[in-house]
This record gives sequence, C-alpha cells and structure tokens, in this order.
Amino acid sequence: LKTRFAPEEFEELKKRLVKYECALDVVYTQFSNLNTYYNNFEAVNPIEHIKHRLKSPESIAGKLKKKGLPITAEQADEHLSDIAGIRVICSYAKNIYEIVEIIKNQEAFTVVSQKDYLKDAKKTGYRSYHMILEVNLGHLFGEQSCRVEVQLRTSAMDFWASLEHKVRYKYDGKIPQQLSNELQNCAEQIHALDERMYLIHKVVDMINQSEVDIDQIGY
Ligand code: 0O2
Repeated sequence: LKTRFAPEEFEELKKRLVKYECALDVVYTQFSNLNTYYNNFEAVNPIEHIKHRLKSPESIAGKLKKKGLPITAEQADEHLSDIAGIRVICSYAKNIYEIVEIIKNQEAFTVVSQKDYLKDAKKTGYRSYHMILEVNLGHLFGEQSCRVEVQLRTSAMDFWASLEHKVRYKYDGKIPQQLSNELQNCAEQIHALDERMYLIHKVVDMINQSEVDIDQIGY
C-alpha cells in the first residue's frame, strides 16, 4: 500500500507547496540567467543543462515515512529541505566549484548548508555537490523563508545517479550486494573517466593557447 497524506493534510500540503513553487522560480531564474550570460558573453558555457522539480506529494510522504516522521504538511515543511530542487549538470567537476562560488554571491538567496560529495563520495559511490538555499518570499508571503536544494554534478555523475536511483527504487532502498558492488565499481570508473576527459580538455586548451604541438607537451 502506498504511503499517502490524509485528505485534510493533503489540502494543507497543496497550500504550502505554493511557496516552494515560488522559491523554485526565484532560484531557477538565477541559474537560467547564469546560463544566458555564459552563452552570450563567454567562450565556453560550463553548464550543460538545468533541471528543476517540485517533489510530488507521494515522494514527500514516502520520505517522511522513511525518516520515521508523521505524514503531515507541517512535518514536511519543517524537516524536508528538498521539496523544491534544482539540478545543474556541468561539463567538468572544476566548473561545479566555479558555479558554487557564483551562487554564494547571489543576493536573491542565502546558502544555509553545503555538502561536497564530489571530493568525498558517499559509500554508495554517489558524487555531487549539494547546497541548501534559503529564499525569502517577501511581504506577500509574510516574509516567510523557503528552502531549495541544489545538486550540481557532471553528466557522467548524473548518468550514474539516475541508474542507481532506479535500482534503489526497484529494491525499495535495499540493493542486493552484487548490484551495489557493481554500481560502486561503475562509480569509480566514471570518476576516473571524468578526470581523464578533463585532462584532454586541458591539453587541447593548452595547445590552442600556445600553438604548441601535442608531442611538445609530453602528454
Ligand atoms: P530523491 O528521490 O532523489 O529525491 P535527506 O535524505 O535529504 O533528508 P541527507 O541524507 O543528508 O538528507 O541528504 P543528502 O545526502 O544530501 O541527499 C539528498 C538527495 O541526494 C537524495 O534525495 C538524492 O536525490 C541524492 N542522493 C544522495 N545520496 C544518493 C545516492 O547514494 N544515490 C543517488 N542516486 N542519489 C543520492 P532523496 O530524497 O533520497 O531521493
């Protein structure tokens, strides 16, 4: 049986989700502007693409249950930081740190926490940079603040995370050992590939800038 909100809680959740939708718009606009800036004023755009979503009531209920919390709108508001989420896919890990610095200096929101799973992967093999942003919704919303989770990762990390998420969902979080070993192995290989591809990118940049040949730089 699927975990669900009771009807009156569902109505309350729908009301509360409006502010998350507004906060998501605020943050998404900033990222979208950044994307437009890079496309028009820089030689290279480090952003591959940007996705955004509001967590569905079903997923919110499932997450509250997983955390052992009552399935109410108030608990969701209080304990979940990823009701509104943005995912930024970048070409290389280095780009992610550049974008993190830009985000920290935006005035539209405040960074309340950060987790660097790029440097230190999770036990599963998962890599991404996570930030929780807080957006003040202003006078109309009684100066309420609202959290938005931002996940930044490379295309390769995104590929891995999507597959792992699918496997995790299929096995209700308890992935069989042989599959989780294989996924960890893939995560390591993907990480190594990300680094090798970045090196090729750097080498070509060096060649372009100095007009030296590949043999001269000892690659
Ligand atoms: P979904 O379905 O993607 O939304 P939290 O779980 O948010 O209360 P925690 O554990 O500190 O608190 O959060 P963390 O580690 O920052 O992870 C939050 C989100 O990151 C997850 O949300 C996933 O989206 C993603 N994530 C974290 N670890 C993994 C992992 O091992 N594999 C994959 N594929 N994604 C991961 P949800 O709600 O768990 O999932």
